[in-house]
Amino acid sequence: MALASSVIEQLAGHLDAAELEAREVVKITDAYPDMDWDDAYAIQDAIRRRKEARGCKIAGLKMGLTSRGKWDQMGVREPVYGFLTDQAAVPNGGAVDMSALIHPKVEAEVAFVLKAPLEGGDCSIDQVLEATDVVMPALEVIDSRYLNFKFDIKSVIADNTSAARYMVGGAPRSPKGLDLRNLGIVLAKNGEVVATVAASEVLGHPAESVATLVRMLARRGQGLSAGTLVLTGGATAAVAVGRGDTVEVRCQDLGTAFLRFV
Ligand code: OOG
Ligand code: MG
Repeated sequence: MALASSVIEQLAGHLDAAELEAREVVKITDAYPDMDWDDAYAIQDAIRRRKEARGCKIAGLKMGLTSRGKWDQMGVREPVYGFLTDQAAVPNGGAVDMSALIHPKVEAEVAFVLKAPLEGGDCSIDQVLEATDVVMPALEVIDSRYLNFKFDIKSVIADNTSAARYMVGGAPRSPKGLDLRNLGIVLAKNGEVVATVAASEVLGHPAESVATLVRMLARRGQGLSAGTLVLTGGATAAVAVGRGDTVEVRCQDLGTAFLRFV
């Protein structure tokens, strides 16, 4: 850790306020270029504690920057993780209030729900599939608190990996008997197809994203408990949205789900 705990708390308060007030701020590494990965996750943890103190419940975890589409779009090529809260959840077909957001973009993702705990620095795809209850389509609304949606890896980790809203829906089912690697995913905006990919875009297999999360958590002495929801990361580049837009994810074998922006 390079930062004092008072600075960690101050930066968490700064980013938390930017989110609450829907206002952009300069990325924090501009003022603290020497902060390290541990500092970045410590700031994210401090934001998590602030939200919990306001009554938010942790509803799951998210992986980010797990596909070529995202890497090319953001210029950051390393998977990161963040947390999801109950208050950020939107039901399938639900409305997202644009006035609470800065410059939102939407990602098509595959979500996992676990039926058994997962931990350990050698977690594999097979272990993830064995521990998975259901998989389903998801849309994540990301909304970086940073100016012009530009950041580096440490700044984005501290900013809870741009998490803003999310929706899981479609027709959840067990991964048993599904060819998850080759699963087709279509992202559509206002009825027009924006991107079509296979789920293998996500680290070669979306379960590898969950396995990577488990291995990253193991380095911090943590794991995933049964029942945890995990978003595996945008399978394509994210699409910018504005008031009046509708975004839909269509997932082979797993149904469709959409969000409206008002
Ligand atoms: C960081 C969060 C990325 C994903 O699914 O890749 C993310 C960002 O691009 O703002 O959630
Ligand atoms: Mg995402």
